Amino acid sequence: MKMFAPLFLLLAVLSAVCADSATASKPNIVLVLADDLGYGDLGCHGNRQVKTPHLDAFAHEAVELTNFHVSPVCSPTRASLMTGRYNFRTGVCDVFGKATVMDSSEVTVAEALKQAGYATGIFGKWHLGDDGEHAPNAQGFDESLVHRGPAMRKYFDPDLLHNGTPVKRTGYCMDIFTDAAIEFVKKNRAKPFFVYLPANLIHTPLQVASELAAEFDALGLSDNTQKIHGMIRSVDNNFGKLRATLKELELEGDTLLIFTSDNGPCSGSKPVDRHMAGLHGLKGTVYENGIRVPCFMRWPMGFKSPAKLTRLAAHIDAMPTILEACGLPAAPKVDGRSLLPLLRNPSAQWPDRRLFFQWDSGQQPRRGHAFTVLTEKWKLVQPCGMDAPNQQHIRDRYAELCRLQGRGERSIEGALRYELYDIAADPGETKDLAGKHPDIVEQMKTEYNRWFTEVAARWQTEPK
Ligand SMILES: [Ca+2]
Repeated sequence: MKMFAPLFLLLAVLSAVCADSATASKPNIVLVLADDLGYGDLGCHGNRQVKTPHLDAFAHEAVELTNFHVSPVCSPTRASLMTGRYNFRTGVCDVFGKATVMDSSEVTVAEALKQAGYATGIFGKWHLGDDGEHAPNAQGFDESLVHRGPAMRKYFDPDLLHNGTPVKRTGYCMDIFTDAAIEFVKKNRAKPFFVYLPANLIHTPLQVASELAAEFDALGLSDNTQKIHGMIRSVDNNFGKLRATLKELELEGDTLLIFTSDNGPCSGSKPVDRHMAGLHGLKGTVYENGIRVPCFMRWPMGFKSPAKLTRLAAHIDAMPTILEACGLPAAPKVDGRSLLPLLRNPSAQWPDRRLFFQWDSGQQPRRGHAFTVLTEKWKLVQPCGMDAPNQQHIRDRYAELCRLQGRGERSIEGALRYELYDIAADPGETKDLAGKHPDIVEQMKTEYNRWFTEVAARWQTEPK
């Protein structure tokens, strides 16, 4: 038996070397981000009206993150996805104008990957500054095909920017962006690549090929919802096409493929006859349907799937997760955590955390307005802002939300107090427990104030 010892030793060494090289491997990263796609917009989340076979199949093969949160609107989520940081730190606090322009000094995940030898491409909606040092090509992307600003007017034959140069492309936006991503994958198949495909669907305007919307003719839906379903169909078809390419090129095994959305469903789909999966709120609110979104991750060579990951996670975790998967050092000053230990073992030790989300529509954030503090068990909500009754647009938005969600005519004054939910037991946010647990409310308010002071430090003139 002794004579085999050196062989065993050699095998042990070889296996250690293989493990090391696996750790140091550079998986491809493909991050697909839908726009305004709600948690309930997928067949796998109980929606019986939509047709999402490709996403449903992926959900069933991937690790599903069932407790994944983002900001209530587009640019803030995108800033956090790209940097691992709370959006206020990056200069981004809204969806229009200067408030969407991310500091050029921010280190994006694309910059980190490019520096590590990755080919990097973005195809779709950047929404973090269109020009100069803020444009995607200056923020780590070798290749970019994007539209300007918050939204396109024309989804067919759109005007786009290709590496900063205005171009006109023929066809439907979702097909154009996906085809460009596929072309990029094919061109860079021999080296590690990062594809960021932030679709502009299913954001308004509701423009989609009539044959896609016609698939839902028999359901008796409103015209808008029917179009939304057609747009979801396009997202699903194109996701399927992209995934098929990865399979055909035998790249899927060593690709970390992520699908998620930037915020919940938009109230533009009036009347809202959409499946909400039992969640309350809409895009623009910090209720769950505004900020809890679908999220699936799969990397066959990196972690086992299918599985459910139920721990609290968020957009700020994407960059730390990606960097760890690529064997790269964590970026400094991030707010998120790598989810890789949980992806490898969903029951791994994972200390509870506090997450914060806020959006109150304006060119600078205001303390105490429209925010939430979230833990695994408790959720503190301040839905509007303490001076909301003086602002007509906030009154209107809140009234609309109550009406759309069938919660009656709650007065705006009723929203001035803080709400507290046992979110683990009551994900639909039906029972406000603030009156029962004033100590928890106070503690979470204190934590929020500490957070706001830190992340919004650049807006020092903010009213107290
Ligand atoms: Ca959005």
